[in-house]
Amino acid sequence: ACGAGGGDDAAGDDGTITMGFAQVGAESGWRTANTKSVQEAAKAAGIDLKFSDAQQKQENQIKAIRSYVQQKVDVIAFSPVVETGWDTVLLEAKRANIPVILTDRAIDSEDTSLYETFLGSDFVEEGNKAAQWLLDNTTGAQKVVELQGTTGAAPAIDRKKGFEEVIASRPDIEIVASQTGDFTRSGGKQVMEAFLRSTPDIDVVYAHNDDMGLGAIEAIRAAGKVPGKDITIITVDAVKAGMEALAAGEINFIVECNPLLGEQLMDLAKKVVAGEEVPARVVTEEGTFTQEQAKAALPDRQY
Ligand code: GYE
Repeated sequence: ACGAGGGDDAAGDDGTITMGFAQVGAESGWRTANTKSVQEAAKAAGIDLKFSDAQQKQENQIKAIRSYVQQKVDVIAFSPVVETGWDTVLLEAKRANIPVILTDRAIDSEDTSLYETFLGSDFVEEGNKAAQWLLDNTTGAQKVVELQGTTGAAPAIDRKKGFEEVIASRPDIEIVASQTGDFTRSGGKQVMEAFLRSTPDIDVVYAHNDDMGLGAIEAIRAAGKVPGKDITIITVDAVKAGMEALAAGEINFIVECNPLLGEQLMDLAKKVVAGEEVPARVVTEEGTFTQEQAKAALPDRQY
């Protein structure tokens, strides 16, 4: 075999491509939709998919990638749970001539030869959009509490950064508390309960995903306040349950993050295995939703 793809063992004897996919977990509605998209797209593309769920633990993902290397799959795709600590295992894949595609989340490594391409959203941009809506729709001082995604994960780091960049132009908007809720509904609920006890007069919740925002809604209601009215809620993702809460007036604004990456991933995989050039970065197109736009979009929503 030669290099990443293109060798005579680059696909099975019958031409079938085998992909090892190391998923983050099943922490959110976004993740469930993403997994379904990957599995369905593999089937439609005739790609033999080996799938693993790391339960949000990097060590499990590393184990899965190692086992794909041992099994000599044709291509490895994965969504790195955190940004750092991948060089060793990706070097093992490289030495075995197995190309790697990053999907959904990026890694932080100097060595860009460790992967062929990165397919996913611009999370800084998502943070920018969340903050821009707050700037455009509020006047006067705003106390914001932030529910961060998984510590060390690209979407948590970048959604925080993007939000902070834009609110910097409004000194009366202040993040008064910020903690991780690990992208889960129960995490969002617990952290919000603590915020409600420790922080008086919260004006705004900025949650890095819908699930944590939905957990926060439960905590706000239990504290006798009205979500979406007494406290403004901004989230990211736009999964079904989030869009329903938005249409019902409990969330105020959602920045979309598209989980339906399966088809593009399979196309990239075929090209990479065939030794064709692929762009180093493929960015997902996405929008935003107000309450009115959520009502209009919901009937046709796939996930
Ligand atoms: O926003 C969140 C999920 O990596 C973009 O992970 C993904 C994020 C998504 O758990 O809901």
